[in-house]
Amino acid sequence: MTSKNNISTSKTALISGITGQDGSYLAELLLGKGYIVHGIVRRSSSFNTGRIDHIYNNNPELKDSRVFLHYGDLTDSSNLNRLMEKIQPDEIYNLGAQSHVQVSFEVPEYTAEVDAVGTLRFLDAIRETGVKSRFYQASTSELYGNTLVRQNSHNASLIKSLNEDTPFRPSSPYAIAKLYAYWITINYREAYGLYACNGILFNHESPRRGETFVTRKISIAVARIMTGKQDVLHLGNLDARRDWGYTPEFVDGMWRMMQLDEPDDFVLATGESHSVREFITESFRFFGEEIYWEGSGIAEKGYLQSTKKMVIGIDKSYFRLTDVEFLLGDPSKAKEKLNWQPNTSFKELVKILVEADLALIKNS
Ligand code: NAP
Ligand code: G4F
Repeated sequence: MTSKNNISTSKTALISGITGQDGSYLAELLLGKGYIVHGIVRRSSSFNTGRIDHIYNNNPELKDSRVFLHYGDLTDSSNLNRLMEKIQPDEIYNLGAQSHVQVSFEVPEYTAEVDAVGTLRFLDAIRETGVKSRFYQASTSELYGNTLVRQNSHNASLIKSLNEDTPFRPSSPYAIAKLYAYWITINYREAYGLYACNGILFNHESPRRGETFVTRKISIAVARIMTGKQDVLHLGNLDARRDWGYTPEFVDGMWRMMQLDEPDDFVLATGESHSVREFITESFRFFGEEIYWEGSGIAEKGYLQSTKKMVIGIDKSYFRLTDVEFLLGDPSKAKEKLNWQPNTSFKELVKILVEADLALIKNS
């Protein structure tokens, strides 16, 4: 079998989290490279395959049936073992997670079950079944917590970006569960010789991003406000800064990590950091509008320059008990060893999201 990129492969991949943002783009990428793709899907009372409906068909009668879905859950180890024996994947991408940081404060035990112990269950299924699978763990820049803020609190000129050697100091139930997953992945690599790697990915966004994450929440709301379908958008911490990249480029980095001679851990980031406030400003600029701000703290409000209409308000329920204030990644190692480089600028990323949401609104 030959892929679009002329890489000859008949590899099989298993993706947990295939119905999520990253899983859907990764499945497309792997199909393009000639892989057979299996995905784990949670049973749900309503359809949850919207992001992959265009590539999925479980009908063996159809010729191009290279995506197969299986019911499963990271909280169920017997199911993972059965899937391992049945599928015998060459590569496993463990993207399944309770991935919302704020929600993890509401469901901390469940988050640990899925994000921490779920990773152990998967690794142990590889060990127990003896299947020769490579393993990718979806680690996160949330592991660093506020390391950068603390390092630089005395001198702003010392601001550095975060890399594979920077110490972690996670500050949410989500990040702490992911810290366990990070280390258990390394432990299984060292103890059992598994090809297991961590991708420490900084925030990455797309039109398929969940609607409760801040970028998508803003792009949808700004498109609605500018088409007269919504009045005001309420948010929390406007000054949090993130290193936001474009998801299709990041899933390519995941794949590259799985093709090395030796497993290793890599940061994927753009090397640029922007605030939530800048994301709002840039989203309105897509429509040629400027925002100005008045007030402070929870009384702060954002107004449209052209009409003086209030469009942004603050709602204290969106503030986190402990937030990560500042993330900025250094992708040098990925550039050198994976030949990976993101190409989408912040401005382009905002445009991609707002344009897609505007089209959705117009077609709805
Ligand atoms: P997402 O859109 O929230 O997708 C999460 C996926 O995990 C969904 O398919 C979800 O299924 C599945 N899932 C949730 N609980 C599960 C369980 N108990 N068993 C099996 N599957 C379960 O997240 P994403 O943005 O694609 O992120 C993918 C991974 O990368 C996650 O592990 C996330 O923590 C990590 N990560 C993301 C970013 C980022 O910026 N996006 C950065 C660093 C790391 P349903 O569709 O049924 O809910
Ligand atoms: O979009 P967010 O919810 O993403 P967050 O917390 O950075 O987590 C995402 O990226 C991580 C990688 O660093 C992943 F591991 C994780 O799975 C997830 O994909 O929030 C970004 C920032 C935060 O500081 C938050 O306090 O935006 C701030 N924010 C301000 N108002 C808000 C809101 N976040 C959300 N979700 N909703 C608001 O109204």
